[in-house]
This record gives sequence, C-alpha cells and structure tokens, in this order.
Amino acid sequence: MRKEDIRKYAMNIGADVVGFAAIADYHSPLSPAPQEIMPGVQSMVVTGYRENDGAVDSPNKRISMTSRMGGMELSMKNNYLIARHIEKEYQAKAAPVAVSYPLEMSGKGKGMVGDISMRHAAHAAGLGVFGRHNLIINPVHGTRMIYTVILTSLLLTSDPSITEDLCTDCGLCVEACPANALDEEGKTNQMRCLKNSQPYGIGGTLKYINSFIGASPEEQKNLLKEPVFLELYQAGFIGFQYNCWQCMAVCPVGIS
Ligand code: B12
Repeated sequence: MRKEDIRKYAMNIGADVVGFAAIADYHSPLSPAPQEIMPGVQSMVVTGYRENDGAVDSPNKRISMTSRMGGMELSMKNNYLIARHIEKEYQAKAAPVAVSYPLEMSGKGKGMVGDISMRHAAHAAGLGVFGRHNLIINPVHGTRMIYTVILTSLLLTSDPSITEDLCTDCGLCVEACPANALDEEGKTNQMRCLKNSQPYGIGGTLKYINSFIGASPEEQKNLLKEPVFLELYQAGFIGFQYNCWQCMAVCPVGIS
C-alpha cells in the first residue's frame, strides 16, 4: 500500500522505474554505510530515469550531456518532492541522494565513490542486474538509465530481485570502449575511463595548471588562448561534463 502510493507518486512526476530495498539488502563494496548518512534509515526508494535515445546516439556529446543534465535536474527535483511526500504522508524521515554529484573528493574515494552506489541500490531494489560493462541493465529500458535514491526511516520491504541474466555477453561494450577500460571482466579501469570520458575534469585541470606553473609570461598569455582553457572554463561553471557514452550506447538490450 505505502510502496504502491510512493511508486505511483514518483511515476506521476516523471520517474520511469521505481523500486524499493530494505537497507539490509543493499550491499556496496566501497560506499559508506547508509546509517552514516541518515541515522535510523530503514529502506531506500530507488528511481530510474530513461536517457533520450536521440541524445545518447548523437555524435555531438554536448547534446548527450544536455539530455543527461535534464535527467539529473528532474531527478533532483523529484527526489526532493518524493522525500517531502514521504515525510508528510507517513511522518517518517527521508533524505534524497544525488545522481552523481556532489561526491566526496577528499577521502579515500577521491571522487570515485558515491555516498550511495546507485548501481548496487538499483540491483537491490529489483530494477536490474550488472552487465559486462559493469552498468545496470533494466529489463525494459536496458542500460540507458540513470538512477537515484531516497533514504527513509519508513520500513519498506525489498522488491523481488531479478534473477535472469539480462546481459547477452555480446562484447559490444568491450569492443566499443575507446579507452579499453572494460578489458578486465568485472572491473572498469576508472582512470582510463575518466581520462577519456571527462577530458576537462580534475585530471585535465591539473595538467593545464601544471603547464601554466613555470611557463614564461608570454607562454602563459598563449596558454590562455588555448581551446583547452575555454573548455575547462566552461566545465568549471556547468559542472562535470561527460564526453563518452559508448558502453551505454552500444548495449543492445532493451533497444528496439
Ligand atoms: C565515480 C563514478 C564513475 C567513475 C568510476 C566508475 C566506477 N567503476 O565506479 C567513472 C568516471 C569512471 C564513471 C564512468 C561512467 N559512469 Co559513472 N558513476 C560514478 C558514481 C558517481 C559513483 C560510482 C561508485 O560509487 N563506485 C564505487 C563502487 C560501487 O564501484 P566498485 O566497487 O568498483 O563496484 C564495481 C563492482 O561491484 C562491479 N560489479 C561487476 N559485476 C558485478 C556483479 C554484481 C552482482 C555486483 C553486485 C557488482 C558487480 O561493478 C561495480 C563498478 O565497476 C556513480 C553514481 C553513484 N552514486 O553510484 C555513477 C554511475 C555509476 N555512472 C554511470 C554512468 C552511466 C557512467 C558512464 C557511462 C559515463 C556517462 N557518460 O555517464 C561511465 C561508464 C563506465 C563503466 N562502464 O563502468 C551511471 C550508471 C547507470 C547504469 N545504467 O548502471 C551511475 C550509476 C550514475 C547514475 N546515477 O545513474 N563513473
């Protein structure tokens, strides 16, 4: 009853899939214990948002990123509303967790570990299974999904988990990865992926700053005219910008 009410509420405001997991069923190898984020947490509501096919398939990655930012923004607003709905209707506490950012940058995770691992959350809530690309495959939407979580003190049972292996082991994701980041099964080479998918992220910023330090005033003037500086400047105020969707784009599951 509560689960159906929350599911209906979330889907009415734009979530494509909604699942539930009791905290005891969520296991992430690296993310902190959910109790450290929200004392008294009992369950999580996991929502998924479908990427736009035209955007994922676009050769122009600004277009892919524009759609992703739309999904991130909608999910952030919806998470706030779903959390408010839970707090008002059920007198329970609720805390939204972001799609990806902000991330803890200073601890041992160094910007690579989310407060909640959305893939493990989606898996625990019966929304999908891990594929060869180490992403979650949903039975209806395939890989083209982003996931978010709302933690709550409300006691909710886990939805049934998916036992079927949805990955066809076609190997397309491994072949299509321009950084060869998926060569080792069960592990994404994060540094290779990061360097290719976020050229204007932290690595690119450090490289640019280091080239600036020690350069002559004349060289510095020229460095400020480099396109890389303009890209870094833009990423600085827009936020994390992905430049690659290949493993998601080539996955054939759920694509008609
Ligand atoms: C940091 C981060 C990255 C980093 C590091 C990735 C990584 N290996 O963790 C980088 C920059 C490389 C990255 C890349 C991408 N990311 Co990213 N990323 C995140 C973020 C913010 C945190 C991930 C995290 O906590 N990792 C730490 C732990 C969980 O990783 P781990 O211990 O190595 O766990 C691995 C094993 O458990 C393994 N595994 C393999 N087989 C199996 C089987 C079972 C049964 C289990 C339980 C586990 C398992 O899978 C895990 C990943 O390698 C999440 C958002 C979030 N809060 O979850 C998004 C997230 C994982 N990213 C996402 C996406 C889409 C991408 C990219 C496609 C880029 C893009 N354009 O969006 C690529 C895909 C790379 C890939 N194929 O792996 C989505 C995935 C959606 C989905 N459908 O699954 C997420 C969930 C964002 C979201 N909210 O939707 N990402």
